[in-house]
Amino acid sequence: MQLNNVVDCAAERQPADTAPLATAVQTNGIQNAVLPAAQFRREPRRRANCKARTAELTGAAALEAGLGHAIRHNALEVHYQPQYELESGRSCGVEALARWTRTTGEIVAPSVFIPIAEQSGLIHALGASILNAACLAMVAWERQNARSMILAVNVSAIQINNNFLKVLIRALEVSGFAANRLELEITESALMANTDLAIRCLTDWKNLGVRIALDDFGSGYSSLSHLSRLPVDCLKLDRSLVQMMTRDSKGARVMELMIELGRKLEMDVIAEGVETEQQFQMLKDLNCPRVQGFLLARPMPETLAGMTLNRPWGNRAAPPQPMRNAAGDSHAH
Ligand SMILES: [Ca+2]
Repeated sequence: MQLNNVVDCAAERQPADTAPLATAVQTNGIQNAVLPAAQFRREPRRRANCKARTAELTGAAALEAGLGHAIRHNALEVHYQPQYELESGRSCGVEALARWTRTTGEIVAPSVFIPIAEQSGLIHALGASILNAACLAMVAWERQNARSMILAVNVSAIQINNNFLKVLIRALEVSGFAANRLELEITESALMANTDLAIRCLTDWKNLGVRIALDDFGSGYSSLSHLSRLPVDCLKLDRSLVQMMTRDSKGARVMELMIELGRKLEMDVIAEGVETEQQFQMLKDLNCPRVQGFLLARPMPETLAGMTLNRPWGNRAAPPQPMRNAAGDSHAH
């Protein structure tokens, strides 16, 4: 796709008189592409724009090729961010997150490589690889700790199709991980894109026994009318709601309502992106069942996660203390 776009970029400048195309394009194997030399010289701004676009596209093509290579050679890592029960402080699960370090040593952010994986179709192989590895890791931890926990795995909108059922069945069979502790996180926008297909697929997945969490809930165009139709077990409240909660009393009331909404719909609730003691204490006061965030534990490699899961509150040294704001008012509601 990227190469086609590079060719399109060259075609936009197809002239009467021509010159060799930029080196960046030649490195993509387009040996005979040509540029409008005279026109190109007359239009420096356009030339700069097109050069930037070409470089960007070339970078994306290189990333796509590198990502495909990494997936084929099992070079992607899975990191795990622990989740905690607010009442007991015990770890109750992990979210599996894909991490990619290129052979050059460069770390590529998921916000960069996940969209590339989605656009290129690599997301299917990437998703299966993360799911398989995470299920195996969970089974190994459970053998060591004799504790059952939830494994949350992100599922992209592109993966919501009939084929993912086979991927799920295989991951569960190969690992022996219990289906009822696998929680598939799906964003509300992914579900709203094609609600009928989503309901069919989610129902098939749920028939295996897996749980469904609505990820980033509250960040987009939540459709409450759809919510009652969707076979969802858990609302994962978006970090923006957590941040808004401590800004003013209205933000706090919105959070209170979201937690209450989950309770009324008999869904589990987890708040993500908990980064401050104030946020933590407010969620505790609001009886939010589960939390996840940097305050408690960052995403970490498998071996470190295995040790962190045995500690109450992860990396948080002290037990929760009541917090008071500047005016001295308790945040309890
Ligand atoms: Ca997620």
